[in-house]
Amino acid sequence: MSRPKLYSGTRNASSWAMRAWLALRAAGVDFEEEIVNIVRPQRFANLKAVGRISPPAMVPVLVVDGVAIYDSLAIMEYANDACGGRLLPVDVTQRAQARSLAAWQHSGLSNICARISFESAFYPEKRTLTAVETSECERLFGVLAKYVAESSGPFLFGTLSLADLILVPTIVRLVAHDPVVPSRDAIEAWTQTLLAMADVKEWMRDARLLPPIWSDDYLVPGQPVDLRVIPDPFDAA
Ligand SMILES: N[C@@H](CCC(=O)N[C@@H](CS)C(=O)NCC(=O)O)C(=O)O
Repeated sequence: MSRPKLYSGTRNASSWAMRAWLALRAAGVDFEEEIVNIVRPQRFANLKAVGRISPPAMVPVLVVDGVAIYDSLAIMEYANDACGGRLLPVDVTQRAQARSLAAWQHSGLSNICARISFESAFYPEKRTLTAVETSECERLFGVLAKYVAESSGPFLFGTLSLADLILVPTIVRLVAHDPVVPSRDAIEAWTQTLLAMADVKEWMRDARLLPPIWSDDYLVPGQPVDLRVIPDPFDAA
């Protein structure tokens, strides 16, 4: 059996690849990696090439014994299977809850802060969140706070699960904008635990070395541009 190969994406752009990569690392899967450059204009030719091994022509893709697993959540589930299921809670109801959270994230997280892309987490200056973004952020943090309180931490369901891992890029991009919301304190210990994970730090270290990728969607039409430098939790890492 050859080592599985992960086709991942540019470190400061591919939040979906990050999720799959984190789950494979957490599961202890020994895999090789090819980082596909998904920055324009190379993106188009590179993803076309990915299309030769994967129907959606997107990253991430994990090739195991010649078979392509071509979706981040499917790769995360594969990682969980590969380590005997320890990346989901043992309890059936909790497992379903963890899967609900993972599915919510995977299906777009109700567009919470849609303009706050993963790329934006690496901008040297960030804009202030809008009132709607702030309230959407609180809605998410409030949900997460409940899980943390019920499990007593350190992770959403006690031990590390796919639910924590799939949320890492979202937490990175939101926290990078320093949201001032009531539930932030309640998830602070969980947030710091996530950000202190060696694999998260490794991905983020590489991502921060790359030139930021500007998205025109970042600025909100009609809202004055107010950019500010926010202390980066990875500065000290
Ligand atoms: N549902 C897919 C989404 C993957 C995805 O959108 N990947 C981006 C890079 S992070 C991509 O390859 N996009 C190419 C495109 O949109 O054509 C998954 O979870 O793996």
